Amino acid sequence: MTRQLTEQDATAAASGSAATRRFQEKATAANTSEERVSTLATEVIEAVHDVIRRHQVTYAEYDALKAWLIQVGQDGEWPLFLDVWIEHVVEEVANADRKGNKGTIEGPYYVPGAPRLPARATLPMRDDEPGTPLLFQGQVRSVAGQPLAGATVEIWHADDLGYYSQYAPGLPEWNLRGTVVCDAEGRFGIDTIRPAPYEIPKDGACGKLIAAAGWHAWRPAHIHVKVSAPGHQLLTAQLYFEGGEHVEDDIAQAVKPELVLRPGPAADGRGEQVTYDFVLDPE
Ligand code: MBD
Ligand code: FE
Repeated sequence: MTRQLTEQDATAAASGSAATRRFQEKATAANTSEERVSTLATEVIEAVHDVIRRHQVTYAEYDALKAWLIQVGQDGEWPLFLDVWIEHVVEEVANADRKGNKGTIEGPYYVPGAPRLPARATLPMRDDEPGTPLLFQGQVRSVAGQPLAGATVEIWHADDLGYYSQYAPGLPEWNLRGTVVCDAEGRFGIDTIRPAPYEIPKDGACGKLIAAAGWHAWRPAHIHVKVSAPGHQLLTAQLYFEGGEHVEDDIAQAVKPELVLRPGPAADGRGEQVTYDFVLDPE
């Protein structure tokens, strides 16, 4: 008999191809003019030419690059590669003018349509879900300070071993994922567990680059959110934990000081709790 797979049997190629399939389900249409496409593509290509000249890149290195790019696609790791090394600058440009909450990158593991939960809820989790209990509570408001009734907080995060449901085997479909509908005062309170830091898979193309360059592969522990309310801009963010490993050297460069939580002991004596309010910009 073959052994039941567990989350620790996750492979780069399996999580990569799941992320690729998920991304392909998303409608994408940039409406970019021919002139702008030409400008952007020309400048990216010329930036590569410039690196080759400045560093006297050899044919062996060019072939290694070609083989690596092919492997990124074969492993389905384009979402992972782009979201780890590129997305933070796109987010910086997109959200530079926000007056409300700082956002940060979405990353490759968001799944739309997580179960809807009431304002005071427990995230879907296993009966014996490992990890420190965490009550994450707060309020969603406008930049004018108005509580936003009916706001929703979509939340997703890794478990105590650093794996995401739907991207590692053996986890319930919606484990540690939910869509919390806030109350009439825009408040929410979510019982979950503290996630572990996330390590980029070592057995795929991205891991190969990290090893070849002598980098580390870690993101700090984080909770992803998408916060929305009628008439307001969607906020995509992540929350980190003060003093957590790799908060200061996130490989994805997605930490901002405004997004760091400072949990204290839980009022009920079980684990930790933290209050964090979201402020949404008008549309
Ligand atoms: C993650 O969990 C993540 O949030 C990002 C941005 C990249 C890789 C894994
Ligand atoms: Fe993540």
